[in-house]
Amino acid sequence: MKLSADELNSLALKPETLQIAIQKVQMDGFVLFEGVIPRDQINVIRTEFLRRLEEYRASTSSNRGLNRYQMHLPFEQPFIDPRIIEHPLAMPVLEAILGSDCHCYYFASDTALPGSDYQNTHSDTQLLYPDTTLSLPAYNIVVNIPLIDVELEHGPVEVWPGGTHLMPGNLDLHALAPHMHSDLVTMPAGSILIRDMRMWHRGTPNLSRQIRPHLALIYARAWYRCVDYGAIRMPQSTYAGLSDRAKRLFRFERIVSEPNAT
Ligand SMILES: O=C(O)CCC(=O)C(=O)O
Repeated sequence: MKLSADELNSLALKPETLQIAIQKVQMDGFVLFEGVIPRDQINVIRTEFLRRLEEYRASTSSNRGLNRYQMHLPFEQPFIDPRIIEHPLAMPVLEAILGSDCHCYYFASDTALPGSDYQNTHSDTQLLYPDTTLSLPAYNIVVNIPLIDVELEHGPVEVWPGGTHLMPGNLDLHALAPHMHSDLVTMPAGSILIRDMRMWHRGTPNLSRQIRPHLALIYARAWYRCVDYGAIRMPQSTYAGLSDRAKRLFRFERIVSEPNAT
């Protein structure tokens, strides 16, 4: 969705835009707000991100398929700016879907390097009741923020809208996906992609010479706990400096005396 100049300047969605955004996540499995985070802010984040990624790549091999990296982010600036962790245009959508007591438990990134390949089509989460044909409301939402302009050659994420987030667990995703409609999500740097974590998707080949990073945050209903990743760790002083809403969002994470303390 392209937001109006008014909405971008005031950082507030019109009530009718909010309703459409909520319903797009509920019906399509995702909504995209194009280019809402200022470029100068994204440039600062990208520079620091690429420095961290280089260190990370020196210590580990591709962990999400060929030339593709998942990397957790340190809970520090420039990554923890309010316009990343609690963006005023994204929060009303997240809160309407997940509840105002939702929380954030995942603070990371997905990067397609030049030469990355197709991933298998997948959903990022287990269904709560895979043995039934129940379609439940969303309980996990991923927010992706691209740090470059993502065009077709940069390996955009491919998504299967139109209800794959509501499908029961007894379907053969790999057999079905090639016969279903999918979209390649091209988007300007600083866009916000809000997607139901169950929606089918995959990474596609990055044919360019540019590294394509997406920040990836996951927000969940208050009762949901994920055991797959450790808690996000943050020093007491960092936590103390967060807004009241950010404190609430990260309330289940881990406060440590020093970033590297156990
Ligand atoms: O970054 C992408 O394009 C998709 C990554 C992804 O879906 C994954 O690694 O699970």
